[in-house]
Amino acid sequence: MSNFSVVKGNIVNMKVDAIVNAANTSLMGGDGVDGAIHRAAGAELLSCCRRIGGCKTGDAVITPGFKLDAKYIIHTVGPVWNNGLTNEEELLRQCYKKSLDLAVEYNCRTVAFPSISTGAYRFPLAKAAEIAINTILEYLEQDTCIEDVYMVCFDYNTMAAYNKVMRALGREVEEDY
Ligand code: AR6
Repeated sequence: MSNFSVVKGNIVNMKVDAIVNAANTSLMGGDGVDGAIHRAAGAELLSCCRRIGGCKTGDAVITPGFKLDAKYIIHTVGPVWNNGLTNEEELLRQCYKKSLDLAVEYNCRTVAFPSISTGAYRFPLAKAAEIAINTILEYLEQDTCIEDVYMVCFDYNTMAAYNKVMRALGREVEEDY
């Protein structure tokens, strides 16, 4: 049995086996959660990402966590919202699935996600929250090493959108926003 919860916070402070980064195809860092993770993990992360060489949209790669408490960082590249014209919904689903596949491959028991694509990439928040939660919950129906998955919301709007989906599914929310 595995648990899923929506929490408020900064993903770099999560004490989990793996945190997920909302990266870009270059893997060379950026703003938002990507910038925060690179700053907290230290310069070795950039060298490691440079060696990997890049990642396709909808795919994921894994690196050590370096200075983070997390043992691993799973870097996934969400789709840039394009009015739903370029398969963005399926690509977002793939981000969550591929990230969880890597977490299982590396024997992670605890994993934390940020809200992929809903910042700089402008994916509509309500739709992204529905895709994220449904994809994660569906994945967790399988019996894997994963015990706890956290969706870490950085701001009130994001937390409220994810809580709304949780309530619609009849699931309890941790913090009431
Ligand atoms: N912890 C958790 N969530 C965070 C944090 C944090 N420390 N910081 C921001 N967020 P974004 P995207 C939230 O823009 O839309 C980068 O430049 C943020 O509030 O980080 O996938 C990359 O290099 C929002 O809810 O990612 C790419 O070029 C969510 O994380 C591009 O942005 C995602 O916002 C990726 O854009």
